Parts: sequence; C-alpha cells; structure tokens
Amino acid sequence: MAKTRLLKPKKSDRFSFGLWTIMNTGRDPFGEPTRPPIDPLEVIVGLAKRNVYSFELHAEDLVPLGTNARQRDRLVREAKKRMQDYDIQCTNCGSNCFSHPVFKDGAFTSNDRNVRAFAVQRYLHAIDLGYELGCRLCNLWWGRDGLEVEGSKDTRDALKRLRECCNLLTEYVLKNYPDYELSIEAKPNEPRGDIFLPTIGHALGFIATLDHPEKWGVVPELAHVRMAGLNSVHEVAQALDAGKLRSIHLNSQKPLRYDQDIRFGAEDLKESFFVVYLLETSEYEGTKSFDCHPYRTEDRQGVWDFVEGNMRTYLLLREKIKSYQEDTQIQRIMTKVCGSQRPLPSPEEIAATTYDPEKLLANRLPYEKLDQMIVELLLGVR
Ligand code: GLO
Ligand code: MG
Repeated sequence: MAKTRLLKPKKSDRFSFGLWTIMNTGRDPFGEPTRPPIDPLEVIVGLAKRNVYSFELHAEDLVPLGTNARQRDRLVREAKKRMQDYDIQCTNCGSNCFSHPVFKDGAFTSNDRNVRAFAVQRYLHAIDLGYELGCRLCNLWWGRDGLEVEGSKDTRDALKRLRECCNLLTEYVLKNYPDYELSIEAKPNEPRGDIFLPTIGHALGFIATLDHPEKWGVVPELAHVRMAGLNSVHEVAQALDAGKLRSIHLNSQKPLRYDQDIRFGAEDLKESFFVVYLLETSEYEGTKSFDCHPYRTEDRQGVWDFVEGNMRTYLLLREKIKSYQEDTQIQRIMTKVCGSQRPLPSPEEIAATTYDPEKLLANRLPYEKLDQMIVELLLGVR
C-alpha cells in the first residue's frame, strides 16, 4: 500500500511529456497508423489528470500549419483554459520543421535561403506561442538538418547557417522576451543519414560560438545518445557540468539501431538508474520530460498505460537512490576506491615527488563486487 503511494506522481516531481508522444498514432516507415490520433486538448487534460507537471509541444501540434489567425487564437484560448482548469504548465514550445515536405533537405541548413527564412519564421511563431502559454524555453531539434550526400552541402556552410539562424532567434528573444531561453537537442541520425551536431558535446562546442552563448542550453535525449553507441549518463553529466542542462528527454533504446523511442527504463535499467541518480543528486531543477511513444501494438488505453509506466519507473529508480546511498557495503567500497576529491598538488610538487607505480598498482579495485551489489540492489534483494 505504502509502496503504491510512492509510485503516484506529484506535480512537484516535475514530470513532463511532449504532446507529440501521446498524439503518436503508431505510424512507422513500414506501416500505417494503428490507433486514431488524440486531440491535443484532450492530451493536455489527460496528462494533467495523471499529475504530470507540464507538457512540451511543437507549435504545430496545437496549431497546425495553415491555421488562420482566428482559429489559432481560439486554440490557444482553449489550451490555456485547460491548463488553468486542470493545473498543468507548458515548459517547452519548439517547432516542427521536419514533417512538411518543404523541409525535405533541411530547415536552417537548407540550400534554399527562403526555406531557411521560413524555418526561422516558424520558430519565431513558436516562441510567441510558447510565451502566450507561459513557457520560457524553445528547444530546437533540427531533424532534417543533415545530409545523405556529402557533396550536397559543405558542412562549414551548414554550421554557418545554423549559427546565423540561432543568432536571429536570440536577437528576437532578447528584444521581445528577455527571460526566454533556447536549447539544442542533438541526434546523430534519422531522419537524415547524418544530422549536424550529432551529440551534446558537439552542441556545447557550437553554442560557445554563438553571439549569446549564455542564452543557450542543451536537451539531451537518452535514446539519441544510445543510437550513437555512447554513454547517456556521461552525456547528461557533461551537460550538468557545463551548467547547460535545460530539460531532458527520457526514454530508452537498444543501442546502435533505428530510433526506437521506447518507454523509459524498458531496455536499460542500470543506465537509467544512474541518469536518475544524476538528476536527483545535482542542483538540476528542470523538468523530467518523457519523449518516447507507446508500442505500435497499443490502443488508446495502452497510451495511458505508457504514460503511467514511464513515471512509475522513474519513481521506482528514484526510490533506489536512498538504498544506494544508505547501503553501507556499497558506500564503503565507493569511499575506498573513488578516492579523494582533494585537488592535486602544484606541478612543481608533482614533478618533484617519487611515485611508485608498483605500489599504486597494488590498490584493490573491487568493481566486480560493486557492480553485483548494484545489480542486486536494483533487483530488490538488498
Ligand atoms: C526526435 C526528437 C523529437 C524532439 C522534438 C523536440 O527524435 O526526439 O521528438 O524531441 O521535436 O521539439
Ligand atoms: Mg526528443
């Protein structure tokens, strides 16, 4: 009974879902939808009722391309009413500059200058919409900004174009909404053969070259890191270390495959635990956003099972942090092997000291034992 209570999300847990994750119809490159789309307003209410703190969206999830100004205002009014009535926030509003065929060869890096301007315009509108919905972050995922044919774009030009567009957005934000922030979500590939700025490390390097790097942060997505075969814990840690983590897209993924976007923890519990550990033991106060979708085999009820499952797994893993920190055997090993964080001596002192590698080598590193204890802790036998 008590355990079940622990698994019930609270608004203070700051969970979030992309509207697009619930609106997903099960369509994939080989098959048509398997369930009808859910209306975005219904999604907002459904999430709020399950104690989800906020939602993220592409402006187009709520206001499809081609909607006239009157309809747009009505949709925004309807969304705001539900947000107020059911107590849910909006914490990121980006733009979908990847679905429409006009973006077939990219948005910010399209070879067509007018397509680039159109993409910037989409984002400007998304920022306006986000502001109206009370949100203060515009996260950019430029799914089509990449290539298959290496000769089709010079990557140096592509980076210049990305920079130009990002600087334009910053200029707009500084003029109109000074407290707004922007972020980059990296992904190595899919839908393009290669996407520019494939990892958070690339994005952090790029942000340093912008006119106002302080306005920009990053949003790592676990599945994207794993698609690149890299370690998601390390990526999140680097974003935290840089003071740049603005949100996080939680999900799971079998490494080095197509973008699977499956429920958080479904594939990689141990790595997921250490991501939760990072988020919960750092100063991070942003949302914990789930960006994945229900299996194609699910019906409408299954969509909400998926929502609850993501949050339950997070809460279960969060519960394990306490046992991890209070497990005296684990902590004894950690203290012994992880050593001291005391800064190293000066280079002069280091140069003058005699270090005996044979003696240093003799220090035992009982990682077999440590890892087994962590596995057993997660499996509930410690
Ligand atoms: C796709 C991305 C996508 C972004 C979204 C952000 O692989 O994860 O879902 O997160 O477009 O606005
Ligand atoms: Mg994402």
